[in-house]
Amino acid sequence: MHAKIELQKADITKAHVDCIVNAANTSLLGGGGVDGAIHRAGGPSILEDCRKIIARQGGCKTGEAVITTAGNMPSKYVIHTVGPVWNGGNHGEKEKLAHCYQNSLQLAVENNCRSIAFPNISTGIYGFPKEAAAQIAVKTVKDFLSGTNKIDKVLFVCFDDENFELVKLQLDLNKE
Ligand code: AR6
Repeated sequence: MHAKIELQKADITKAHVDCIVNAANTSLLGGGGVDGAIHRAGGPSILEDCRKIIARQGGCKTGEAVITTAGNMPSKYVIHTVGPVWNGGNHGEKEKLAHCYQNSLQLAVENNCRSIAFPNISTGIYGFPKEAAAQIAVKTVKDFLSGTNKIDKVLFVCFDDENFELVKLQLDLNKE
Protein backbone atom coordinates (compact mmCIF):
# COMPACT_ATOMS: atom_id res chain seq x y z
CA MET A 1 0.00 0.00 0.00
CA HIS A 2 1.34 3.41 -1.03
CA ALA A 3 -0.63 5.69 1.34
CA LYS A 4 -0.14 6.46 5.03
CA ILE A 5 -3.06 6.19 7.43
CA GLU A 6 -2.99 8.47 10.48
CA LEU A 7 -5.25 8.88 13.49
CA GLN A 8 -5.87 12.07 15.49
CA LYS A 9 -8.16 13.23 18.22
CA ALA A 10 -8.95 16.71 16.93
CA ASP A 11 -11.35 19.12 15.27
CA ILE A 12 -11.55 18.22 11.58
CA THR A 13 -12.15 21.84 10.53
CA LYS A 14 -8.49 22.54 11.41
CA ALA A 15 -7.01 19.67 9.38
CA HIS A 16 -4.28 20.54 6.86
CA VAL A 17 -5.21 18.15 4.08
CA ASP A 18 -6.46 18.59 0.51
CA CYS A 19 -10.02 17.71 1.49
CA ILE A 20 -12.05 17.03 4.60
CA VAL A 21 -15.18 14.89 4.63
CA ASN A 22 -18.44 16.15 6.12
CA ALA A 23 -21.10 13.89 7.64
CA ALA A 24 -23.97 15.76 5.99
CA ASN A 25 -27.66 15.02 5.44
CA THR A 26 -29.58 14.53 2.19
CA SER A 27 -30.71 18.18 2.09
CA LEU A 28 -27.07 19.46 2.01
CA LEU A 29 -28.33 22.53 3.85
CA GLY A 30 -26.28 22.04 7.01
CA GLY A 31 -27.14 20.78 10.47
CA GLY A 32 -25.56 20.08 13.84
CA GLY A 33 -22.51 18.00 14.79
CA VAL A 34 -19.53 18.04 12.44
CA ASP A 35 -21.74 19.46 9.67
CA GLY A 36 -22.50 22.56 11.76
CA ALA A 37 -18.84 22.92 12.74
CA ILE A 38 -17.70 22.75 9.09
CA HIS A 39 -20.21 25.33 7.85
CA ARG A 40 -19.32 27.66 10.74
CA ALA A 41 -15.57 27.35 10.21
CA GLY A 42 -15.69 27.49 6.40
CA GLY A 43 -18.19 30.34 6.11
CA PRO A 44 -21.07 30.98 3.69
CA SER A 45 -19.26 29.96 0.47
CA ILE A 46 -19.82 26.29 1.39
CA LEU A 47 -23.60 26.72 1.53
CA GLU A 48 -23.47 28.69 -1.76
CA ASP A 49 -21.78 25.72 -3.45
CA CYS A 50 -24.28 23.33 -1.81
CA ARG A 51 -27.16 25.36 -3.23
CA LYS A 52 -25.67 25.05 -6.75
CA ILE A 53 -25.49 21.28 -6.32
CA ILE A 54 -29.08 21.22 -5.07
CA ALA A 55 -30.17 23.21 -8.14
CA ARG A 56 -28.36 20.76 -10.42
CA GLN A 57 -29.20 17.39 -8.88
CA GLY A 58 -31.42 17.89 -5.83
CA GLY A 59 -29.68 16.91 -2.58
CA CYS A 60 -27.36 13.97 -2.01
CA LYS A 61 -28.52 10.39 -1.49
CA THR A 62 -27.40 8.29 1.46
CA GLY A 63 -24.02 6.72 0.67
CA GLU A 64 -23.21 9.22 -2.08
CA ALA A 65 -20.87 12.22 -2.00
CA VAL A 66 -20.55 15.72 -3.50
CA ILE A 67 -17.73 18.29 -3.37
CA THR A 68 -17.62 22.00 -2.51
CA THR A 69 -15.08 24.63 -1.56
CA ALA A 70 -13.74 24.55 1.99
CA GLY A 71 -14.12 28.32 2.26
CA ASN A 72 -11.97 29.71 5.07
CA MET A 73 -10.66 26.36 6.33
CA PRO A 74 -7.08 25.20 5.64
CA SER A 75 -8.21 22.40 3.31
CA LYS A 76 -9.14 23.06 -0.35
CA TYR A 77 -12.41 21.13 -0.52
CA VAL A 78 -15.16 19.62 1.57
CA ILE A 79 -16.55 16.31 0.41
CA HIS A 80 -20.08 16.02 1.77
CA THR A 81 -21.30 12.48 2.19
CA VAL A 82 -24.54 11.30 3.75
CA GLY A 83 -24.20 8.47 6.24
CA PRO A 84 -27.05 6.09 7.00
CA VAL A 85 -29.32 6.61 9.99
CA TRP A 86 -28.94 3.49 12.18
CA ASN A 87 -32.22 1.63 12.12
CA GLY A 88 -31.38 -1.72 13.77
CA GLY A 89 -28.82 -2.89 11.21
CA ASN A 90 -31.06 -4.75 8.77
CA HIS A 91 -31.67 -1.84 6.43
CA GLY A 92 -28.40 -1.84 4.52
CA GLU A 93 -26.75 0.51 7.01
CA LYS A 94 -23.35 -1.21 6.88
CA GLU A 95 -23.19 -1.23 3.08
CA LYS A 96 -24.30 2.38 2.92
CA LEU A 97 -21.62 3.43 5.40
CA ALA A 98 -18.98 1.63 3.31
CA HIS A 99 -20.29 3.47 0.22
CA CYS A 100 -19.74 6.79 2.01
CA TYR A 101 -16.05 6.02 2.44
CA GLN A 102 -15.65 4.60 -1.09
CA ASN A 103 -17.48 7.41 -2.85
CA SER A 104 -15.65 10.09 -0.84
CA LEU A 105 -12.27 8.59 -1.71
CA GLN A 106 -13.28 8.27 -5.37
CA LEU A 107 -14.36 11.91 -5.51
CA ALA A 108 -11.09 12.93 -3.83
CA VAL A 109 -9.10 11.12 -6.53
CA GLU A 110 -11.21 12.68 -9.31
CA ASN A 111 -10.40 16.11 -7.90
CA ASN A 112 -6.66 15.44 -7.53
CA CYS A 113 -6.77 15.44 -3.74
CA ARG A 114 -3.87 13.40 -2.39
CA SER A 115 -4.75 13.75 1.30
CA ILE A 116 -8.15 13.39 2.94
CA ALA A 117 -9.53 13.54 6.48
CA PHE A 118 -12.60 11.60 7.64
CA PRO A 119 -14.76 12.12 10.73
CA ASN A 120 -16.60 9.14 12.27
CA ILE A 121 -19.51 9.28 9.84
CA SER A 122 -22.96 8.33 11.26
CA THR A 123 -21.69 7.74 14.81
CA GLY A 124 -23.22 10.92 16.27
CA ILE A 125 -26.78 12.03 15.69
CA TYR A 126 -27.37 9.12 13.26
CA GLY A 127 -26.68 6.54 16.00
CA PHE A 128 -24.51 3.99 14.14
CA PRO A 129 -22.78 1.72 16.71
CA LYS A 130 -19.24 3.04 17.02
CA GLU A 131 -17.40 -0.27 17.03
CA ALA A 132 -19.04 -1.51 13.83
CA ALA A 133 -18.55 1.90 12.23
CA ALA A 134 -14.83 1.88 13.07
CA GLN A 135 -14.45 -1.59 11.57
CA ILE A 136 -16.18 -0.56 8.34
CA ALA A 137 -14.25 2.72 8.12
CA VAL A 138 -10.82 1.10 8.45
CA LYS A 139 -11.57 -1.89 6.22
CA THR A 140 -13.14 0.18 3.45
CA VAL A 141 -10.34 2.74 3.43
CA LYS A 142 -7.66 0.02 3.40
CA ASP A 143 -9.38 -1.84 0.56
CA PHE A 144 -9.60 1.36 -1.48
CA LEU A 145 -5.97 2.30 -0.83
CA SER A 146 -4.75 -1.12 -1.91
CA GLY A 147 -6.13 -0.37 -5.40
CA THR A 148 -4.70 3.12 -5.98
CA ASN A 149 -1.51 5.14 -5.70
CA LYS A 150 -3.34 8.43 -6.11
CA ILE A 151 -3.83 9.05 -2.39
CA ASP A 152 -0.85 9.77 -0.12
CA LYS A 153 -2.55 10.21 3.24
CA VAL A 154 -5.82 9.34 4.95
CA LEU A 155 -6.42 10.93 8.32
CA PHE A 156 -9.08 9.63 10.72
CA VAL A 157 -10.07 12.59 12.87
CA CYS A 158 -11.96 11.49 15.97
CA PHE A 159 -13.71 13.99 18.19
CA ASP A 160 -14.39 11.74 21.16
CA ASP A 161 -12.20 9.30 23.09
CA GLU A 162 -14.42 6.31 22.39
CA ASN A 163 -14.17 6.64 18.60
CA PHE A 164 -10.45 7.35 18.89
CA GLU A 165 -9.82 4.14 20.84
CA LEU A 166 -12.05 2.05 18.57
CA VAL A 167 -10.41 3.27 15.36
CA LYS A 168 -6.96 2.82 16.93
CA LEU A 169 -7.84 -0.78 17.75
CA GLN A 170 -9.00 -1.46 14.18
CA LEU A 171 -5.83 0.10 12.75
CA ASP A 172 -3.70 -2.04 15.09
CA LEU A 173 -5.64 -5.20 14.17
CA ASN A 174 -5.25 -4.48 10.46
CA LYS A 175 -1.54 -3.64 10.44
CA GLU A 176 0.37 -5.32 7.63
N1 AR6 B 1 -14.46 17.42 14.07
C1 AR6 B 1 -14.46 16.08 13.97
N2 AR6 B 1 -15.48 15.30 14.36
C2 AR6 B 1 -16.57 15.92 14.89
C3 AR6 B 1 -16.67 17.32 15.04
C4 AR6 B 1 -15.54 18.08 14.60
N3 AR6 B 1 -15.53 19.41 14.67
N4 AR6 B 1 -17.88 17.60 15.59
C5 AR6 B 1 -18.50 16.43 15.81
N5 AR6 B 1 -17.72 15.40 15.39
P1 AR6 B 1 -22.51 13.84 13.65
P2 AR6 B 1 -23.87 11.87 11.92
C6 AR6 B 1 -17.96 13.95 15.40
O1 AR6 B 1 -23.65 13.85 14.61
O2 AR6 B 1 -24.01 10.93 13.05
C7 AR6 B 1 -25.89 16.63 11.32
O3 AR6 B 1 -26.92 17.41 11.86
C8 AR6 B 1 -18.96 13.40 16.40
O4 AR6 B 1 -18.37 13.27 17.68
O5 AR6 B 1 -21.87 15.13 13.28
O6 AR6 B 1 -23.38 11.34 10.60
C9 AR6 B 1 -26.02 16.43 9.82
O7 AR6 B 1 -26.58 17.57 9.19
C10 AR6 B 1 -19.28 12.05 15.78
O8 AR6 B 1 -18.31 11.09 16.17
O9 AR6 B 1 -22.92 13.13 12.23
C11 AR6 B 1 -26.95 15.25 9.74
O10 AR6 B 1 -28.30 15.64 9.85
C12 AR6 B 1 -19.10 12.29 14.28
O11 AR6 B 1 -18.50 13.59 14.16
C13 AR6 B 1 -26.55 14.40 10.94
O12 AR6 B 1 -25.96 15.32 11.86
C14 AR6 B 1 -20.39 12.26 13.50
O13 AR6 B 1 -21.43 12.86 14.27
C15 AR6 B 1 -25.53 13.38 10.60
O14 AR6 B 1 -25.29 12.55 11.70
